[in-house]
Amino acid sequence: MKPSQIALFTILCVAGASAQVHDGYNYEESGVKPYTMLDPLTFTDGHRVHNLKDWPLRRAQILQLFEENVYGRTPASSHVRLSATLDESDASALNGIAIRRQVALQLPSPSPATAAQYRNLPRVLHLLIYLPAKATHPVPLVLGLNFAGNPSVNSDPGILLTPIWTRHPSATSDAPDTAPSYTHDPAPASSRGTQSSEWQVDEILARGYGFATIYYGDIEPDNPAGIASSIRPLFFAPGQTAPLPDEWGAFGAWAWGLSRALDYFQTVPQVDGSRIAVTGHSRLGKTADWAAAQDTRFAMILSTESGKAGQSLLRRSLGEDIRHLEDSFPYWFCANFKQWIGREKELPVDGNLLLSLLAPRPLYVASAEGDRWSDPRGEFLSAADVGRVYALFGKRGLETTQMPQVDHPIQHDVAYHIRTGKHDVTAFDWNAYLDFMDAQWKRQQP
Ligand code: GTR
Repeated sequence: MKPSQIALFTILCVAGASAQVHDGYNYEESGVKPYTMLDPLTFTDGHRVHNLKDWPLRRAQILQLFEENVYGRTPASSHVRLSATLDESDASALNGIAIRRQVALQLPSPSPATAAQYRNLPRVLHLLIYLPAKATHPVPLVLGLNFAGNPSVNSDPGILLTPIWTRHPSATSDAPDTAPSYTHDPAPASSRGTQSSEWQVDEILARGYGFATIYYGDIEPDNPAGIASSIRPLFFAPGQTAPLPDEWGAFGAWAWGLSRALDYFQTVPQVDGSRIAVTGHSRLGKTADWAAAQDTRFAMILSTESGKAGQSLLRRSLGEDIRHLEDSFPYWFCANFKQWIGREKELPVDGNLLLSLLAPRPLYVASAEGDRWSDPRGEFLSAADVGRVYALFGKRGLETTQMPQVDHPIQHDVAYHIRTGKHDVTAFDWNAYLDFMDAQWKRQQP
């Protein structure tokens, strides 16, 4: 492999293979220690949510508990609209089926003090957009962050080779106290289409939907020193040099990037800004969930194998735990999260409460049979439980406590499947998501 290919291979490994089964953890149902699920419909002081009128207060409480204990608060000063400039467009892309646009979302400048402390802060987010060429009405759109740079999502030679962060091939350590060796160079041409099966762009367009993506490293590189090249310092208060213990980690930053793209889509006449679905896989599934929890403008959530500290249940002692998350990825969370290491059952939130923040919007939770690290049964139990919150709105949850057979989706207003195979996003997942979108948004199959 050429050095550029090795670098790309390395980041793909970081993003994908890291979620395989790890030794020394429980993967047996019989090894799950007794636990009690939290109740989204009971306030922390024990009083109950009786009806829809009570829900906004409980929802606010759950959101605040996630901010304080898990993901951190997104500073109010970061609620800015980014100006957009068109870098490139093609009205006849992908053999004529799509309009392609590549837009630079301009980030605000840091204060002089922050610029002196962090010399490598990002300036733009590169947004890649495809719209169905034949659309006659504003189209609903699927938005998600990608792991490996915009050119990876499709082999379209028109996608700009914008710079991406890749781990230097010689880098051996990600330990927080050593500056990891990452390079920020144009994505190699060899990265084109390397994640196209994870994105199924042509299929999304064929069903009449738009598609948009940003490389997550544009917002914050996914490594312990990533804050030095993150959008987070752009919003430091005067005199601030680091996030406070209850302020956002990388998940908050990535979620913020999704909301800024959503701001932009609300100004694009060809896009139906009221029907933007947010999607993501694994750590970017957790990101999609957190983005939609905070930003209720996201009209649908399609989250693939988001696992622990996402849709799965931390309370279930199966697969990943908080110690692993904190040892490997402390920068994903607010600093307060580490106080819950080994205390999963005391944490005042969990996956089912995260899902409750998404109600009543159409929600798809997807698991994979081989993804034991994420605890698929935990993902199912969260999805099944949140039906009680959806019912407050007259919406249909999964309406079962039995996990469906592998490859047999249940699709109501909450949807769930567990498919054959490993931790990944596949054509099966996308077909199921697109069927769900068609059903929810009452679109005719072409
Ligand atoms: C793993 C991490 C998981 C999951 C995964 C991924 O290493 O432990 O929580 O997010 O990474 O993003 O693939």
